Amino acid sequence: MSAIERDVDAVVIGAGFAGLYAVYKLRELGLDLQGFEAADGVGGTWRWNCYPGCRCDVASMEYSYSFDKELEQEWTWKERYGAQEEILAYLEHVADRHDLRRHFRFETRVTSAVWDDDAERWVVETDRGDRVRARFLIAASGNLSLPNTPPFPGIDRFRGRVVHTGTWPREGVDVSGRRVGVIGTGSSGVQVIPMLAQDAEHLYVFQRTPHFVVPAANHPLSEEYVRETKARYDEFRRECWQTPFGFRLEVNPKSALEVSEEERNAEYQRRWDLGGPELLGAFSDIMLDERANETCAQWVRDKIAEIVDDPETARRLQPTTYPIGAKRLVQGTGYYETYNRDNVTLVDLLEAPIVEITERGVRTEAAEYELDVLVLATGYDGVTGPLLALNPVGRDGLTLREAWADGPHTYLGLGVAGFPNLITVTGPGSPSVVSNFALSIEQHVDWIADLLAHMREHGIRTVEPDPEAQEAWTRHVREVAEPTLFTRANSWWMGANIPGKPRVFLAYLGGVTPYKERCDEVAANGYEGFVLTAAEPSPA
Ligand code: N01
Repeated sequence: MSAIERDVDAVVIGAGFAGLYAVYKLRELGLDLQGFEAADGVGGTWRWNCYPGCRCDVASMEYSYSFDKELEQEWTWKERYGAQEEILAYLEHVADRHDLRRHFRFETRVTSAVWDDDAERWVVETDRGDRVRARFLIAASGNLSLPNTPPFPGIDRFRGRVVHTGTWPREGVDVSGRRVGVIGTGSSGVQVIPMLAQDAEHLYVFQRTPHFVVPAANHPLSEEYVRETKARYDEFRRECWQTPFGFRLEVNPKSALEVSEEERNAEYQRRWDLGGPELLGAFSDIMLDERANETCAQWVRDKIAEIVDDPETARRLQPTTYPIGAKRLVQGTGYYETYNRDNVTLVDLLEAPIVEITERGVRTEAAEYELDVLVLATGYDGVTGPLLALNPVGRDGLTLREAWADGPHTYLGLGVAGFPNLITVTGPGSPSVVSNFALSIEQHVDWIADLLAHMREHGIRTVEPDPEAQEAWTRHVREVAEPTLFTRANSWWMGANIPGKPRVFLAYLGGVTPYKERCDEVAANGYEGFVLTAAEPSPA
């Protein structure tokens, strides 16, 4: 296909949950659109992450679009938590149903975006030689779409195969009878490890910081549950909005410190059995009070010791250096039980760090582990990574990397001062990665569509945050996070997984409903805090 040279109203980057809905909504406004997507099809993270065991940790009937009421009724989720294949099939269905693919150019990565101040257009270029001029640049490029591959010395000379969970080969990786190593024990590692252990001759898990893992307790959804939920889907969605993070979680109003040990432990056990995120809702102060948090953390450590046969392995799996919940609570299926298998070895990198990757495998300070396949479950340069990789150039040559040298500065996670008409869907400083993405994406895209309609109606050419409003919001995001325990771990939420990345909490913790109310209030007050440039009055 020859390179595209076009003038459009908006370029949309990404064909995942956000990009698909953005194209749907903006097309409704009659805008001329050009989408770009690096993958060979729609689905975003749910296309790339096709590693065995990949599954969402937000319940499927909540982690889905609400904008299409017929789709809500027609689509039937099979399990409590959607498997990667099922979520991808859903997004492909949405793309077909609404004829969204035709707006995208696939296998095409946006390589540069430069604001032309005279023409008031973004000039967008791709790795296929496309050059598109657009009034608006809608970054729906995802929060977990730039894999983090740590620069392990010697990785290029390894004679076996190296795969990252975030770019897993579609045809799969045959590990049967092979020696496999996995580096990383976050959400991706915890899901892939039990699956690989079933087939590998031997599995070595290279763990740096242990994560707290709770049972996902995934199960097929009963016909009755699906029927009842569909019958009251609007109310069900409202219940999601009434929670802090946009997924249904019953938060016990009691403090963990006000109840007896017996009551506390019974509550933890009940929530452990329910599975999913429930444990963190056991008491109201788990993420606010260190002592309350410690009761929960210790309860889980005891659970690990109960499940894992070898006491040394259990000890190594017990997190002790940060509060439970300060790194994303990981949901697993048979995770701790996997360490009771004869063909699984836990390698503690805190005791003996990785020195290098050799031709044969991984060498730590203590030993060399010979491998045929090395799996990197080492996560992502989250939230800001994809935007900074593109590094748009705004007004007066200002680059995003310059503007965000000490961490992201945004207004509501939707816009950045100095970057007119750049709109970020679930950008830093919005609930994004601590919320139910499906819900937050719809809220953002609906708001963006209203903004663009307002601009058209009032002849407004450009929109960008007022620097003062942006700083006040950025301060507010940090002030809300600071007193909580969310900031007390070296997590990717804090940018701590990427060397040199500024250490700030990247998402807004104030709750999805207060956040939405703020966005709606800003709109109702004529987009207060944004600078809107109206068309020049025509000469008298
Ligand atoms: O990535 P992570 P992830 N040497 O950053 C280790 C979502 N998600 O892909 O903790 C050795 O959490 C690192 O160790 P440490 C979800 O939001 C959701 O697992 O930094 N080890 C850690 O163990 C999730 O939070 C789902 O010490 C190194 C691991 O790699 C987010 O994506 C499924 C290392 C990375 O863990 C990211 O999860 C999957 C090094 N140099 C993902 N560098 C579900 O919905 C990193 N590590 C269930």
